Amino acid sequence: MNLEQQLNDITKKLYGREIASCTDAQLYGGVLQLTRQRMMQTPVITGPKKVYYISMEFLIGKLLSNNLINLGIYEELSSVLEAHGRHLSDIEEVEPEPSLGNGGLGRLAACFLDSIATLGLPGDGIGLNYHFGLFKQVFRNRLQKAEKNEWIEKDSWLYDTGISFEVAFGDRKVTSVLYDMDVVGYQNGINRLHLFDIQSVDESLVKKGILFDKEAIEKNLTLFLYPDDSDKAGNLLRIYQEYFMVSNGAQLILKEQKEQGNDLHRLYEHAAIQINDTHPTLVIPELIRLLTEKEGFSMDEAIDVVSRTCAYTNHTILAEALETWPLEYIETVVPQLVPIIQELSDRIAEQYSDEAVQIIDKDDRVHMAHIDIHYGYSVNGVAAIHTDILKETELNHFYKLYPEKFNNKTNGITFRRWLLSCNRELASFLTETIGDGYKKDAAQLEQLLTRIEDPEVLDRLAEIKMAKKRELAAYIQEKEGILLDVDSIFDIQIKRLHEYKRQQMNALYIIHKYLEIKGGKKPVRPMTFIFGAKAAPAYVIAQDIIHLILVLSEIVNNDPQVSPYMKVVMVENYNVSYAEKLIPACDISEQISLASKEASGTGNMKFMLNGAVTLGTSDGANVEIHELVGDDNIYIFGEKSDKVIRHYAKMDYVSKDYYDKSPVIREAVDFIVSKEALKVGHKQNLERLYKELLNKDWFMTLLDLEDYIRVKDQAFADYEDQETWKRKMLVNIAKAGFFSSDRTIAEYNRDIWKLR
Ligand code: 26Q
Repeated sequence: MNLEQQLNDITKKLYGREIASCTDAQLYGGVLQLTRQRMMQTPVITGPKKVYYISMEFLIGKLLSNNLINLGIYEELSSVLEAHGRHLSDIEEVEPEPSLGNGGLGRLAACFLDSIATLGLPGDGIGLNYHFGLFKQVFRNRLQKAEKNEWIEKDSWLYDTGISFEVAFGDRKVTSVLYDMDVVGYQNGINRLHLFDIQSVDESLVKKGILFDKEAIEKNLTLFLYPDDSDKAGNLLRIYQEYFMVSNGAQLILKEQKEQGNDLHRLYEHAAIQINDTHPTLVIPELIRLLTEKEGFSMDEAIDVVSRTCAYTNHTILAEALETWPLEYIETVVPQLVPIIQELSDRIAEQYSDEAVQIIDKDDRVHMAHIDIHYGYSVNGVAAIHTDILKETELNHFYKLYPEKFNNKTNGITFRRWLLSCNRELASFLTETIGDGYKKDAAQLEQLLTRIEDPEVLDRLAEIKMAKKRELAAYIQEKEGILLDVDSIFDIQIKRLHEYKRQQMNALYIIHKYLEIKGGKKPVRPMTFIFGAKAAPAYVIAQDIIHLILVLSEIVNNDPQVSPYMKVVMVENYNVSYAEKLIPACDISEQISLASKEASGTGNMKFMLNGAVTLGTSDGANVEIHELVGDDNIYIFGEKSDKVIRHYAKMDYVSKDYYDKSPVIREAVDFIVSKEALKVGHKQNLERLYKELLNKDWFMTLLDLEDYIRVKDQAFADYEDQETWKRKMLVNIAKAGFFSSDRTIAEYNRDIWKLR
C-alpha cells in the first residue's frame, strides 16, 4: 500500500484525524504503527546456526529513524509528511529514549544487533526490560541528582510474545514475561531483541528519585539498570538480575533449539552464545544445570557441549570492575548453581595449581571471568592494544594455558545511526561525491581521498560542519539556556564520568585557559568546551568532577572579561539522542583516558566518521585511528601504556611531585579551592576533589597535564589554517570505514560464530 494512504488510514482509525491535523504525538503514534506493520511483513532471518548475544545492557536509543532508514522508507515518509506541512524531525522528538545501558558496552551491543541483521546473519539479543532504565540526570545546585527515566508507553516497539518461564531463586520463585523488539537490518530481514521482565513487577515501589525497597525482588527486579559503570560493584540485587536474565535466556535457547528439531548434544553446531562481559556468566552453569537435570546429560557431556557453545568478550582491565562475588551471595540467590560452580572449580583446581586461575579463590570468592575463560571457547578483547594487554598482563596466566582461545575484535559502530541518521547532510554529500556504495561497504569511504585537493569538496565538508554546529547551538540554547558562538571551535568530551577517562584533566585545561585570559592572553579564536556525562550515584569523586565542571561553567560564562573567548557547557542528561546531535557538530574529539585503561572507546569512532579530529592518548582504538589517519590527522599526547603499567607495578607515581615541579599545574589545581571557585561551588566537593588530585590521583591526571596543554594548544592553533584543517576532516572521514560494526561482526562471524 502507498505510504501516505496507509498513514492516513492509521491516524483516522486511531485518532479520527488526517495527517495534517494530528498533533506531533499522534503522528508519532501513527508512524510507529505504520513502521511496525512494515516490519511485520519483513521476513525473519533464518539459517542452520544462530548467535545469541546475551547482555545486561542494550543501549538502543530511539528507534524510529533507524527503523525507517533500514526499511528504506525514510525519504518517502519524510516527503509525505512535508507535503502535509509536517516534519519528521519534530516527530522524532516525541519518541522516548529507552536508556537500557550505561555506556560503551551497552551501545556496542545495540550497534552489533544492527550489523548482525544487516549482514543477514541469524542472531538475537537477550537482555532485561528495565522499566526505568538508567537514571535520568538532572542538575540542582550544580550537583547531579538521579531521577527515574520512564520510557515504556502503551504503544511502543515492544510487544508481548506470550512466552514466559519460571525462575527459581533460593528464597522465592518468579514468573517471567518475554517482550520482543524487532531488529531490522539495513535492506535486510528481521532478528529479535528479547527483553525479559518479571510478571509481578511493581513500578509504584519507586518513591523518591531512584529509591526503592531493595529486598522486594519479585517487585523490583526489572525496575532499574545498575548505574555502576566499572566501579563500586553491586550487591545481591545485581546477582538476582543476572541470574534472572540468564535462566530465562538459557530456557529460551533450549526451547527454540528443540522446536527447530536440533539435537542438543550438538548444540554448538546450531547456536553460539556471546557473553557480553562477565555479567551474563551464570549462563554457563545454568545451561549445564538444565542439560543435566532436565535433558539427561552426564556432567562431562554437558560441560563439553556448553564449553563449545559459549564465547566471552572482555571490555575492561580495571581491576575494580572485574566481577568476583562471594560464594555466599550466590548461595543465597541461586543455591542450585553452587554445586555446579563448585564442580567447575574443582575440575580446574585438580588440573592447575596456580592460584591465579582458580574459579573459587581462597577467600571463597567466585571469579566470573575465570568461569568464562575456562568454560568458553573464545576470549576476545575489543581493540588491538586492549587484547595485547590482556594477553601480556591482565590475563597472561590464562593466555599461557589457552593461547588458541584469545583473539581481538576491534569494536565498531553502525554507520546507519552514526552517519546516515545523525548526519543526513554529510551522508547525502558523500553519496553525491563517491556514490552510495559506502552504505553497504564502508571501506569505500576511502574513495574520498582522491578528492583531497578538490576545494569544492573541502568547502562542502566545512559548510556541513557549520550547519551542524548551528543546529546544535540552537538546541543547546533551548535546553541549557547557554548561547554558543558557532565560529568558536567546538571541543567535546562525552562519555560516562570516570576518573580514568579524565574529564578532570580537561577541566584543568579550562582553568588554565581561563587564567591566561584573565592575565591578558587572549586566544585568537573563541573556544567552546562541551561535556556530557552521567556519574554512578555511588561514585563520589565522579560527582565532584561534575560539580567542578558546572562551577567552571558558571564562572566562565558569566565573566564578561572571559566569556567572549570561551564557554563551558555541561549538557544535562547526556544520552544517545544527545550524542546524535553533539557528534556531527564537533571539531575536536576528546579521547584522553590514561593509556592502558580505555579498552577501546567507540565515541572516538563516531566523531571521526563525522569529521572531527581526535585529541587523544595512545589508548584503546585511538591507537588504530592513529595508524589509519597518520600523524598529521590526529593529536596524540601523554605517556604510553607500557610506561603507565610500569608506574602501577612500581607504585612510583606521586602526583604531588608533578604539582610541586610545575607552576602551571599548581595554578590550575589550586584554582579548584580558590576563593572564586568556593564562592560558586560547595566547599566539601571541591576540597575533596582537590585532595584526591594531590594525594592520590590514581589515574595520573597530573602525569599528562602539561603535555595535554601543549598538544591541545597546538590543535587550536592549527585550526586557524582552515585549508589544512579541512583536509584533516576529510582524511578522518575517509579512513573511518574500518570502524563500521559490519566489519567487526563479519570478523566475529568468521572467527568465532561461524554461522555460515
Ligand atoms: C559490574 C559489576 C556490578 C555492577 C555493574 C558492573 C558494570 C556495569 C557496566 C561493569 C562495567 C560496565 C560497563 C562497561 C563498559 O561500558 N565498558 C566499555 O565497553 C566499550 C565497548 O567495548 C569500550 O569501548 C569501552 O572502552 C569500555 O569502557
